[in-house]
Amino acid sequence: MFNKILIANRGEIACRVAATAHRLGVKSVAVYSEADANAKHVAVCDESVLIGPPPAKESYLRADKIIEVALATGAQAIHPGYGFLSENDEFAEACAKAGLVFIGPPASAIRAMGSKSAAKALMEKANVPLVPGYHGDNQDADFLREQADKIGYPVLLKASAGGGGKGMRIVEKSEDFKAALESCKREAINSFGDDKVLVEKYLTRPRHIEIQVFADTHGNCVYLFERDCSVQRRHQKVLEEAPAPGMTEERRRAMGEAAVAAAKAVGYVGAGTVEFIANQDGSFYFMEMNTRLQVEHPVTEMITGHDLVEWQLRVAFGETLPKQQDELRIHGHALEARIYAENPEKGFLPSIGTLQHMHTPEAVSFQLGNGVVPGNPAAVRIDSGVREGDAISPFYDPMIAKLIVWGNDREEALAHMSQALSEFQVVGLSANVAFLKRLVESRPFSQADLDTGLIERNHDALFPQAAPVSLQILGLAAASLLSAEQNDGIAANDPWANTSGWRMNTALMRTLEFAEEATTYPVSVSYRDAGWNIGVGAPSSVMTLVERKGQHLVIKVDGTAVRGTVVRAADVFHVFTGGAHYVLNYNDPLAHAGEAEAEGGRLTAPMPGKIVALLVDKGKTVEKGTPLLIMEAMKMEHTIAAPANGTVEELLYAVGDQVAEGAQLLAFKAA
Ligand code: MV4
Repeated sequence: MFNKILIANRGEIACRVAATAHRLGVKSVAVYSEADANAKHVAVCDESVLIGPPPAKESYLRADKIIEVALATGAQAIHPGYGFLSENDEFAEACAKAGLVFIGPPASAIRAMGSKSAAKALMEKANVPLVPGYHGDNQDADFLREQADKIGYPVLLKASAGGGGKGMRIVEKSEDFKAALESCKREAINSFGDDKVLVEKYLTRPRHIEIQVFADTHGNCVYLFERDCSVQRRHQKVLEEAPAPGMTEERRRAMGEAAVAAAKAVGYVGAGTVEFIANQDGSFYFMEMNTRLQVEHPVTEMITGHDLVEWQLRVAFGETLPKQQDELRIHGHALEARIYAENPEKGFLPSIGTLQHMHTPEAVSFQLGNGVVPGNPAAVRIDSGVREGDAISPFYDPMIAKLIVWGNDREEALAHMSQALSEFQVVGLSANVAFLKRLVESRPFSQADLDTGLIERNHDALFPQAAPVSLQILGLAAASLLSAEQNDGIAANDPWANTSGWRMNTALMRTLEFAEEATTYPVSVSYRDAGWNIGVGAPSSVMTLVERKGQHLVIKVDGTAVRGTVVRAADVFHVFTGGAHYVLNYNDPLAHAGEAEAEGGRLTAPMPGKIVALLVDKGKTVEKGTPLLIMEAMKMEHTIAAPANGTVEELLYAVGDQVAEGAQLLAFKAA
């Protein structure tokens, strides 16, 4: 085995590769950009080397620099992870030239799968099923239209050099063909510098089913079964699972053997994925091959019990495959959900900022490399490249974690996923956790009625109208606030020591104003001997604090116990209860009094968000209180006003920019 490898990546996949290297006693070298100096992947590797500024082009894509670091640190091989340089044939070649092992396929295999039409021609020869269509060299418009007429409409035009859904046009009828062809060719030349297109029969409700293959340098090649990745949004996978629901043994073997034939046709070595598009009746066609380890590889590890990174290292070192085809089995069912820093309610806009709070469900250890323990009731695995306190920066993919669960069958795996998502808490930026929970619990997904249009078709169910916030939820926020005041030594029980309420008979009455989105909830509280009377408007219910352990609270509202976690971030209370996350803005009457004078006003972003309007020009002299800019954060608009009479010296952001929490928004000079 290698003594030392370099990991040419960041985030969760760099951590994932490092974990297996460590388990096998292989030393790991991390490379990192200036933005990642304190990143988890740097912490988990044995050595680390800075390779450049934050933009990937100047760091993680610097092939020359990375090879230089590998040589300087004495690494024998480079693991490229996914993305970045992982499917760059020139990088694979440059590694070999430098005497380093590229932990991936030969450059020739990457190149062979790079062009859609060339790959289809190769696959045709290898008897891999293809979507009926034309992928030849004749690009004459009349000829292509004749081909389309022959295939039958609807047809799909695809840029031969394209990928990821770019450069595709659906054509419904012959009369529309010429215009669609011209537009497709225009996009293809602009995006890929090559206007060659192919024509295919258009499948209307396809599933994305992919086969994991593995080949060694001794001529062996196996398949590790399939993954269903049909649940996507704009060609980004959202949920993945293995095995594919509804798969029969015969079809599994047919797809597996077709995938192995595809890999053999290009002289493949290492981990690869052959993507198929499948009709609802199960008929399947080759789409493309991904010549790398994929994001969703853990679901395959969960059902086979094999560590695919270990296999990669062994194969790259020249060993034979650890298992033969007849030694491979499927155990149970695995699901993966990709937890992203993004806002589903705002068109999935990426959210950047600091992970002020991250609670993950307890990972139930799942031993890789020693086979699955059949019947393991609650396997939960979390692959993440970030920790609480880390930032999600605008430079890279905003993935927070991959949540992977295992069950004896799909139903059990779904229940574990639902539960695990209920326990996954993120504060500091928007995350898609609640959306994922609705998705896995939705009727079509739970019934495995899968196709690539599932999210779009179920938009209404996946984005329900927000229900009013209940008194139990408001009670958790209020109890957190009130008990913290008592702990902080504000003698809230002593009406004479408290300035924020007023006396009514012998009880102290005050109103806590919480708001969710545009709805304000004036929560009235009056103190009792042990607890409070509480209500929206009038105090109609009795609330007591049963227990408080840090951020975890148990309260009783009119005798009903309610438990939850309340995380306060400045004036925002995040209430996690019953598997849901409520974001309550607290309008603190005391906090803002005198604030402008005290801290020179809020010229920094109070939380991560987006600039929605600039209300003044640079150089403008303004009076105290003049609105300067509006930002949108935590689903609310915040107006930033001049803290004093003075001059706007510099505007530091433009409309539409994302800003991190605490970022200075403009330079202001008081008169
Ligand atoms: C198709 C198709 C329907 N019919 N080809 C999208 C990206 C590229 N990898 C292939 N894609 C598709 N090709 C034919 N002949 C539908 C898609 C497609 C899709 C495929 C897999 C996963 C998600 C998808 C989402 C939209 C469209």
